[in-house]
Order: sequence, then C-alpha cells, then structure tokens
Amino acid sequence: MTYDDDNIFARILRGEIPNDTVAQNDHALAFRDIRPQAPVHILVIPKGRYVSYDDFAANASDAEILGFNRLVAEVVRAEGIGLAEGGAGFRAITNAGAHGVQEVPHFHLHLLGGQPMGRMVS
Ligand code: DGP
Repeated sequence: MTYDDDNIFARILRGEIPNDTVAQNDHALAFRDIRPQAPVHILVIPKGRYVSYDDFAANASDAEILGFNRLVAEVVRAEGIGLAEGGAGFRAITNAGAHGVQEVPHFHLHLLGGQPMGRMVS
C-alpha cells in the first residue's frame, strides 16, 4: 500500500486547500464533507499517512488511534448526535479500495447524521 502524498486530504492537512474544520487535535482533523449526504456529514482523518482503515488499524501508534477516536467522540458530542448526550444517533462509515469505492486514498471516517440514514444491512 503506497501512500500518495498528493491526495486531496494530504493537501488539506498541509493547508494547501481550504476546509471547513470542525475540530482537531495532535493526531486527527475533522472537517465538513464538500458533498454532504446528510445534514451532518463530517470526515475525520488521521494526520499521519494512512491509506485506509486497515492500514491505520495495523500501523498507527496507540496515541494516534486514541487521538483519532477521541476526536470522533468530541465531534459526535459537539454535533449533538451522540447517544450518550441524548442525540438521535449517527452512521460511521469508511470506504476502502476499489470494492469499497474509496475516492480519496487517505483513511477517513464519514460521520453522518441529522436525519434517519436508512437501512444499509438487514
Ligand atoms: P470516499 O473516499 O468515497 O469515502 O469519499 C471521499 C469524500 O471526500 C466524499 O464524500 C467527498 C469528500 N471530498 C472530496 N474532495 C474533498 C475536498 O476537497 N474537501 C472536502 N471537504 N471534502 C472532499
């Protein structure tokens, strides 16, 4: 798995392309998707160079994994969609590779909410 340093999210992380940042910490950045599929559609990405979820899960440090997940929790809470705060819930999804129809080859988690998302798997 070769990481492409010219992918669009790498360029966002370098500040070469503007983004609508929601929150960030030392290890991850959260920003609004440019083509929202729901009232809340936020992408959470690690700041490190990981192509896909499996790449991140296998190779990121404990601190990176913790930082990423804590940012997810922070965003969910701030958007009012988390169950812990009485929100109506959300969908978290990540696409990987050709069969996952991944467009941007930098690992990202989609957080979708603000409306019922419909059944995906029965
Ligand atoms: P996917 O790789 O298929 O999981 O989806 C990539 C998502 O990234 C897609 O929902 C659109 C979004 N996206 C693509 N380019 C940009 C961009 O330049 N800025 C932002 N904010 N989102 C983008």
